[in-house]
Amino acid sequence: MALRTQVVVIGGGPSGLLLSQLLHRQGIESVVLERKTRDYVLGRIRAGVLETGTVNLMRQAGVSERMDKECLVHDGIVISHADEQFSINLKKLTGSNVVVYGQTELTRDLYDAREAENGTLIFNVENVQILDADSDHPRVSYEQDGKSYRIDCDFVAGCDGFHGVSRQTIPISARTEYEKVYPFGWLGILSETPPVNDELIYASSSRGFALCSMRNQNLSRYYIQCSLTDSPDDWSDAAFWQELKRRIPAATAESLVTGPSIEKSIAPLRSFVTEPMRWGRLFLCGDAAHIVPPTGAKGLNTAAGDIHYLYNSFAQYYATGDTLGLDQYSEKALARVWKAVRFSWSLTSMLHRFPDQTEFDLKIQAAEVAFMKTNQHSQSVLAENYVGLPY
Ligand code: RFL
Ligand code: PHB
Repeated sequence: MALRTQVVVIGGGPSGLLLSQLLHRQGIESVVLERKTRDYVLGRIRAGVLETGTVNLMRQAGVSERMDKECLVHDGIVISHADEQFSINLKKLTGSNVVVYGQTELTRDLYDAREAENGTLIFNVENVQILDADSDHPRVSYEQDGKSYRIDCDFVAGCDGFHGVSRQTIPISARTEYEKVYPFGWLGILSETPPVNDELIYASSSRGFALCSMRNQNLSRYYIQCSLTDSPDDWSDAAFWQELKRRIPAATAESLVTGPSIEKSIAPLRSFVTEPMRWGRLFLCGDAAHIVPPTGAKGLNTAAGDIHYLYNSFAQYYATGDTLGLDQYSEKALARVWKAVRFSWSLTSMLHRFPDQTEFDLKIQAAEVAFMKTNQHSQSVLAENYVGLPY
């Protein structure tokens, strides 16, 4: 059976849904193809911090009502090193801030909006193939419940994450990949306990990195740097809490409220970029094109940056026939992506323990944090990147 639409969006994660919703508001038709179910996508606990640019895109997409009501505005973050800590006042240094609103909630709002507006979302698709993307008549084929389908379209948006098919569709000779794999992961837990602090704490310690984050006043998210060979089952809740307490300042550890974990998972850390982000009529967005380590909270926000550029380019094309935005998409998106890659690499390097670190390396790391503690310029660099660079 053959369908026709203007844009086929591969992947129903935050990138794909946001693009589809923004296009809908401009009267541009799309079909979203998702490999899993809605509940599966909503079960993945991931990002928690949104830049103002991401918040504004949600507003433009007409899906900000619950977010505006429930999000927590954060005007600063805390950096700690061993027992010392200092705040970075994002608001004072940049005039801007970030908000805490979980990726799960943002994705749920987007699903609800697409469904309320009768958007075409197709779940449980298998064997998605992008055909003739380098011609004027691209097509996407897929299977569902053993039946084969085909969609003819003007463009394909590859929003299918790091393990998707979109990037792999671009011939290897037409792309260049840049990658750095870090020798550790993050073990994260979610617990129905009040957050230990009203600002996020990024903690460096001799035992490794830890992060105290949150979702709301009674839902905390904590991470500790762990070995790549660890599995979540190796870590009882008690062992997790004990290790976390050893990595954050003693006074904070004392006031930490612990409880049973309701989710526990490990994410390996990597930086990855593929260039270019366009091949013919196929455009890559979000994790399909780039990955950053979670230090600095740039993954979802960088994906939203891509969607900003691509959505505006499609809007320009469908309103006027002008392809300039589409032609410049890859270059513009990559310029912002690389700055986020640099920032998250730099914050990761400053705060984690690396297995091959020498005593000299440790002294340099400590000096970098000490410099930041008293130097406003250094704090401003962090703050400007953290709240999000302009589009
Ligand atoms: P996603 O979320 O991976 O969604 C891709 C979707 O595509 C589907 N898919 C396919 N569909 C059809 N056909 C195929 N062949 C397909 N292959 C895959 C998948 O099922 C999926 O539903 O990518 P997207 O939309 O680009 O969104 C990216 C974000 O999810 C990601 O960047 C962030 O979660 C990263 N991240 C963070 N980002 C932030 O901005 N702030 C944070 O605080 C933050 N914290 C995090 C994070 C990521 C983490 N992990 C687990 C990697 C914390 C963690 C622990
Ligand atoms: C989170 O709350 O999941 C989170 C917050 C900040 C980060 C990474 C993850 O840098």
